[in-house]
Amino acid sequence: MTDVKLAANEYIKADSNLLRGTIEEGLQNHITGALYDDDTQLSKFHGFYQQDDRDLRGERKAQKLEPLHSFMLRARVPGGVCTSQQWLDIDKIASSLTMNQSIRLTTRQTFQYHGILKRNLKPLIQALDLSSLDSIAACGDVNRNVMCNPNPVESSLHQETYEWSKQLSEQLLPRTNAYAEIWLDGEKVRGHEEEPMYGKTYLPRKFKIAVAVPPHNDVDVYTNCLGFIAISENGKLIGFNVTVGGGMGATHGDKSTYPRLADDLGFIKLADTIAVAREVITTQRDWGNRVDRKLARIKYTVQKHGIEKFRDEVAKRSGVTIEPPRTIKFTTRGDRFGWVKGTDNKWHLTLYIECGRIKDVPGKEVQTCFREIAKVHQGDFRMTSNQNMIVANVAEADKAAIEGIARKYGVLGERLTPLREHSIACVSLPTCALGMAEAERYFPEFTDKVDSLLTKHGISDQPIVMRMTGCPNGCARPYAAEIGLVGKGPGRYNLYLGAAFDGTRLSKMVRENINEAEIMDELDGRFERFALNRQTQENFGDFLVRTQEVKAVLSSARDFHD
Ligand code: SRM
Ligand code: SF4
Repeated sequence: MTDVKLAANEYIKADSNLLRGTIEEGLQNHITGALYDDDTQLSKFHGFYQQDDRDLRGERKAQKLEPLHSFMLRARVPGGVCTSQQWLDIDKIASSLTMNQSIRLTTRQTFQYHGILKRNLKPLIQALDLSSLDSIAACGDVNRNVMCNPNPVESSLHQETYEWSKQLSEQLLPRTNAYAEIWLDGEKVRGHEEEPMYGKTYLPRKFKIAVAVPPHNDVDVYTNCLGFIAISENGKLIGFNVTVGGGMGATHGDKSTYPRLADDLGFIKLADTIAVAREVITTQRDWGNRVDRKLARIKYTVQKHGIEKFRDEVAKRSGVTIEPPRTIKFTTRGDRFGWVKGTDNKWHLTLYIECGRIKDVPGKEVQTCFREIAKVHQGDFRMTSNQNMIVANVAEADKAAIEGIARKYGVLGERLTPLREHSIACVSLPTCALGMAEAERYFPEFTDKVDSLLTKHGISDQPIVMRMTGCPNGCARPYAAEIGLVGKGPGRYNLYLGAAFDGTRLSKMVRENINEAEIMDELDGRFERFALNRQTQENFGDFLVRTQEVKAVLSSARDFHD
């Protein structure tokens, strides 16, 4: 360690004995539902966060009780693919070991449980393990769940890119045995293991990878730390365009923080994929900011050094020749709902899940629906980065039965508007400690109101990417949405507009700290002008930039705040 005072987490990691800390001791302490403070940072590397139900905070305090501590656990599911048996297990775990009993699909193609009591953490992780699932590195300062385009249309290309996302996920895992020791009663090997790529202080901050298959940019590849864009010839994958330095998180009022879209590193051949990924990571490990965690993401490292210098370093470390990027074009960002026949003649059914929440409510029994489908489904399930679910690889003969179940439980049948199909919201209240305004619980009703405005102007057939988050951290990637709402305080949001439909341009803040009526007012006038003056096939974000209602934000820090 240097003489410079580093961020507090750096010392916690360094002293943690490769991520063990005192987690085991904390689990044995039955006086509190919480872990020891430092361990709440280390627990993230094991896939879980300590939380409490914010709706109950006041009541508990009045009763002089400690907050009702519980844990949110996020699984690692590369590319979001799981089998029917795994889904049945995931569902059973939710019912038996969590207080919420629901399952939450995330914006990074995996699932979370909320409301796990401390005593249930170990049984839960063991149950996941029995189902060949884990939560290693789902959070923490390491590479997290690797996203991969789940689109079933180009089935063979999907299979190949999915295999790469799995490999990336596996190869970039931490090597410590801490997870196996603490949760799976694995052999104690303290002091006899190494962390060859990460080192004992791991990365300065979280790290995210996505694999995209043009023309689909559903994984929002440019918002990721590291992106792989599939390049194919005659339907065969030959390599990737690599992108580096994307990220969303920002802090209200702090101009040193900003969302950023990734730069092109260049084209690489397939065989070089893992080497380049590793050396992008080691460069960030060595060059990233370990003093100020707010500035520790790779987007700031790339902004500081420039993509040319970063590229040279990765090429030098990996020995790989990085060629100029190949030409690609993205045209879609949302999921393709309903049945689609893949090139392998298998059928795939994409179902809309409101804000990714899998639970039963009257008239819409989403949890029961997927349980019943999993009982008969021979193929797999694919979680999407838009928080939806694909029932994938269905044989012609099984189609009717699966569709029948989806209809019976109210998950299929409702007409979705194009706006809703392209909308996502983060979790926020009551579980997220950082939420400043509602998101998931308010977003459905908010979307109805925006839809009514679109109908009023006769443009309800227009797909618009709209996203809401409860705070500026950007978990639903709002700065890459044509309409972005970012929580500022209870019932108040910053309004961002003007991002590109295909995810290649960021949005810009047009009003700060406004309530619903003010948001609707801002949108009303713009929808009217869009309806009257849009060009053929012009998207809403592009229209606002072309007519100079909003300044274009191509990528960098400066455009965003100017
Ligand atoms: Fe996120 C923190 C939920 C995707 C940027 N995010 C959190 C925490 C863990 C709050 C906390 O630190 O205490 C939230 C837990 C809420 C809860 O109760 O479940 C949380 N993030 C989520 C999820 C579940 C949102 C969702 O509705 O699906 C997503 C889980 C993804 C996954 O499966 O891994 C989720 N988070 C994202 C994304 C989108 C993405 O990765 O594509 C981003 C923006 C991209 C990026 O990383 O730049 C994102 N989350 C953040 C940040 C800001 C990081 C930064 O650079 O400043 C935080 C706060 C932090 O890390 O300090 C955060
Ligand atoms: Fe929580 Fe903010 Fe992320 Fe929403 S964007 S889940 S409020 S951290």
